[in-house]
Amino acid sequence: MSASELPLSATAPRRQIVTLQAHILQQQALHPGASGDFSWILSALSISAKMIASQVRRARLEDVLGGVGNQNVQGEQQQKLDVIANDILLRTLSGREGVAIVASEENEEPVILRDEQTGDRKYCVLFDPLDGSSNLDVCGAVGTIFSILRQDRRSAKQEDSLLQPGTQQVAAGYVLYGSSTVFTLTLGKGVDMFVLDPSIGAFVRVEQQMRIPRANKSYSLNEGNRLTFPEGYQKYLHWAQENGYSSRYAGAMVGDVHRILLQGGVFMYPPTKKAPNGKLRLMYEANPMGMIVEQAGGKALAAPGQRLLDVPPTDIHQRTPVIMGSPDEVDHVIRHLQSG
Ligand code: P6P
Repeated sequence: MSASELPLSATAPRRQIVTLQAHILQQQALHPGASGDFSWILSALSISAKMIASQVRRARLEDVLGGVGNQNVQGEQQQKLDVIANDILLRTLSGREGVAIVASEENEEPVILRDEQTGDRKYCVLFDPLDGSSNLDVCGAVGTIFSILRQDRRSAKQEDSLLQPGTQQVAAGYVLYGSSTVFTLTLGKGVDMFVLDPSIGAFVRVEQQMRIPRANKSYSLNEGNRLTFPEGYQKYLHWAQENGYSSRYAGAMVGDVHRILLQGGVFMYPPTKKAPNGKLRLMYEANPMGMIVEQAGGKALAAPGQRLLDVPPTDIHQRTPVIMGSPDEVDHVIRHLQSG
């Protein structure tokens, strides 16, 4: 009788089946005094991900592709699904007791869900509801990125509570709507990955305490902007191409960083002529993705010597250059930036 024919009990223990919901409750149990507010917020993000995944996968069938005909606060063409995804997240999070403030790429101003009189609202949730949405029309990678901060009650204005550096994030993660729907989460003690099993409607854990590969000869950036990159980036690209590096770019940060988290490499969005401070938003793109990468053993910088998570925010929509990925690969980029 081969091992595969043996009853489960007689073979090496198979991977436990742990859903995202079970993982959330396991983590809550580690904090006996926890009210459950934080768990309910994560649960809202999980249900939002399932609802958005369903919309994304049916977009062409239900004719909800394309733009709505106006620009968002970022000056970018707003896609119909940007609005739908944003609405789903606002409606699920607004029903959670622990959420005081929500900030979205799609909303110019934060949404204050509770005022001072309604008790101890503890958390701020920031998100990009559908990162890379311009990929939707061509069935490319799109994702949701989220960041959770504790409300800083010392702030004179509630919305100032959002302006905390990335090191203050209590949780961060992303959902990738790709060939499968992947939910990747860090609560500050490592990175866990879950895949949606549509047959049961649950996210099932597939990776625990992920570690990003130390190195991989692969870089990810939009080379169409090469001539407007600062010289150090151009020197890096020349070195990388002389040393057999491959180039991979999905046009959606979630897709590119997910690949690098699994296979290694480096993702960059340098300053360009059109975006002198970089294109990516610090609070709900760079910081959450940077926390995930750091928690997996990688590096996330805005510039040489400037850790992303230490960048002091002054505006919830501010932009930043981004260099993140395998530690050795980030070091190669920084070495060329420092060589001037
Ligand atoms: P470009 C998507 O619009 C996004 O915000 C990121 O997800 C992505 O990495 C970047 O912009 C792509 O920008 O200028 O290369 O199209």
